[in-house]
Amino acid sequence: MRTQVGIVGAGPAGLMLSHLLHLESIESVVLETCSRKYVEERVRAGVLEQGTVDLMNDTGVGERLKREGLVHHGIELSFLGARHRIDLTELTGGKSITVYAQQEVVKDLIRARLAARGQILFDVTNTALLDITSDAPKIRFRNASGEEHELCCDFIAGCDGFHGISRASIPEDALSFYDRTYPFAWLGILAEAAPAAEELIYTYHDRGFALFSMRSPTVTRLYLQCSPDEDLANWPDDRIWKELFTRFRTRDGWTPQRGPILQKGVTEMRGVVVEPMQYGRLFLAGDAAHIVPPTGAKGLNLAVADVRVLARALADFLKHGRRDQLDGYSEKCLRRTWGVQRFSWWMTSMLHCFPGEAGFDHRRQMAELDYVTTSRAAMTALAENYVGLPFD
Ligand code: RFL
Ligand code: PHB
Repeated sequence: MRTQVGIVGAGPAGLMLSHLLHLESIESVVLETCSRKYVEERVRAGVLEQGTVDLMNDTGVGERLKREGLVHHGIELSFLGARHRIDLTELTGGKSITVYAQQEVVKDLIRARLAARGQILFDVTNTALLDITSDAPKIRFRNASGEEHELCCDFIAGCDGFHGISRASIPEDALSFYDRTYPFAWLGILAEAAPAAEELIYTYHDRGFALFSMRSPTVTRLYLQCSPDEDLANWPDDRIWKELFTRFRTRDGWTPQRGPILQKGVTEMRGVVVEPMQYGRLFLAGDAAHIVPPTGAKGLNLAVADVRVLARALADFLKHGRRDQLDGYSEKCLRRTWGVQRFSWWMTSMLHCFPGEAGFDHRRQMAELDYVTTSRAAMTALAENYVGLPFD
């Protein structure tokens, strides 16, 4: 088998890269360990930056997003029993975010690739990257029927997430690994209940952070700060609702709407960056190269930002023989990555309870929340990062 770009992983990064390359008339094959059903149902992110929405619209995969996506012009920060609105649109000169589930983005991209006769091989196993420092790298894999294949490529894109094999195929001494593990996690809940507010509510409470979000006019998404080794068995539905009502309680009496819990899971909170994002003819993109704690709602958007740069750089080389964009890929993406890492760290630090925190730190945190909800300059800094910093 032969293709121009072999893509490992059919998450948002791999699928969007394949789609963007197709628009540049560059061939690719996507290899994915999970089934199509599994990747189309995996519940993850929900917030799309303006730039991600624009890219989907501009490249012809935004039709359902336009119909079903919920456009939000603000978010709320809640602490000490009161809610404070940050008007994203007014503060950023017209930008917004859109709530549209990651698995819907994945479904739209898979459908577009298959409609254009793009190749996505699901259920592959034993993926291995070979000769990545040569001009003819290969991906060895076993297909769904158990047959061994070798995919010969000009380039390999490692879009296989944080636990994939691409990053692990690079010699350890060729990478620098930067890691910040936070001493808490998120318990994520999907509930069949109409969202009780129109905008997301990020809440600081002495018992821990809570986030109110949504997926559709009938499904609410909620998160509770919990301990990193939390056992889900300790969280029966009644305890979850009791804790949510306590943390969200404000003086105006707002509470989320209760409904059957459809799904729950624990998400670790970690920031990781590897440098550089390239080794030989292997380019890392998305979670394979970096993860951020979800408080800034950035992981999916950063993955899309990487492949937007990578698709252009690969096209410039494969179509015009120019390599300066490929050579600059890692530096360009790392600049955005660290900006996003900083913002996600700041949101996380401001809104969570740190175990063993001193009284000084707690009061400083309250002062930070007070400042960010009263100073226009501080609100603008939050808003411009939340909707997504401009490209280039
Ligand atoms: P993905 O989505 O993990 O996709 C990688 C794919 O590679 C496959 N794979 C392999 N395939 C072939 N061979 C191998 N050896 C393979 N190993 C793995 C995997 O099966 C998978 O299909 O990575 P990608 O494309 O880089 O996308 C990154 C995003 O998924 C991630 O950053 C976001 O979900 C993070 N995130 C959020 N991001 C946002 O932008 N906004 C949010 O609101 C947001 N909320 C979240 C989140 C992540 C969460 N969790 C569960 C981690 C909320 C949560 C709870
Ligand atoms: C979500 O809706 O899943 C979501 C929203 C905002 C975040 C993280 C996750 O910061």
